[in-house]
Amino acid sequence: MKDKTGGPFSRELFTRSPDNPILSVEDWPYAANSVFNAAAAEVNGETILLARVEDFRGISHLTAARSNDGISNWQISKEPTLRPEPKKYPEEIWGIEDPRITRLEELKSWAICYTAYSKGGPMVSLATTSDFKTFERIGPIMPPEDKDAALFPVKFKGLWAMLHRPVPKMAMFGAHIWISFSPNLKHWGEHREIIQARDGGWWDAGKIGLCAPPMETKEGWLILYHGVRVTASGSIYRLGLALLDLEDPTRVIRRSDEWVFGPKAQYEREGDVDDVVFPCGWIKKGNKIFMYYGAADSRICLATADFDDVVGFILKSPSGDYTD
Ligand code: BMA
Repeated sequence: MKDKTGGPFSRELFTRSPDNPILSVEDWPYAANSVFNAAAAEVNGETILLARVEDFRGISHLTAARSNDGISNWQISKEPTLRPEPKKYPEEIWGIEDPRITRLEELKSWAICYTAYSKGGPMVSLATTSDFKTFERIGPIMPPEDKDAALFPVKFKGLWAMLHRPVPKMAMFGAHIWISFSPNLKHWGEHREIIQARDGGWWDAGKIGLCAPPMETKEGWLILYHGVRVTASGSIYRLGLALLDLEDPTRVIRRSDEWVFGPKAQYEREGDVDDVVFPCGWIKKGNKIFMYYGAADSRICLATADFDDVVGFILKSPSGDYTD
């Protein structure tokens, strides 16, 4: 490893922005502990990030930042954009975290899945917005413990679909990515586990979770997920890719063996939680993918990749039926 400043590291598909970190608490218009794990959307040519902001109580809310090029000159809201409202929504008592945004063209609306940190543990909540200023809460849609959720932008056989990551009580069997379906965005069923954490020495053994929302490609739904490797000095959060069938997203058709991005730069290796890269949003701009990720639970960073390289990489990866 030659470069400790965030430059190119061999074999990674994504290239770190030289402007990293693109947003941190020093840029914020009000005092906060940290900004990280931002959702991303492109709205009328403008990039909107909905950042997770942790205050000095340890409780998170979401605040919008807007930029024309998605890299610089961020206009950050002077006040929180979506605050926890525990009086009305008790499941938000310990904050709202890690949003993922999906455009629902059919409803002319944006859906935001986020983690509501309830007294019973993290659960998946859903809100919609058309302007990123006012939000309509659909409310909690999965009981604890569940997080890392995002909707698909279209329906399958008349049903909305969502990926999420419940943690079973018998967690010795691992925490895996599930899919669920709903006729109305509020009531969810047909739950099925689709991508399993691997075992033993694998980088994604034991615990995985969805990162950015599924991205549509001609070849299938591109899935970006994190794998958590537990080591003697803490966990390492790294990223892998998978591909789901376009018509039937319960079918995993490809899955990368190797991680495609992991903490290497100093700003990813050191922070409130060391060795974490955690993207909650990615945007396709022309032939580039802009991946926005939280680095070490302390700042927001950007890495880009060539769309065709990413699709080419996943198509060359093994079929979804791996053997441990
Ligand atoms: C996960 C989530 C993320 C966080 C990561 C590393 O469980 O809570 O918000 O970035 O842990 O701390």
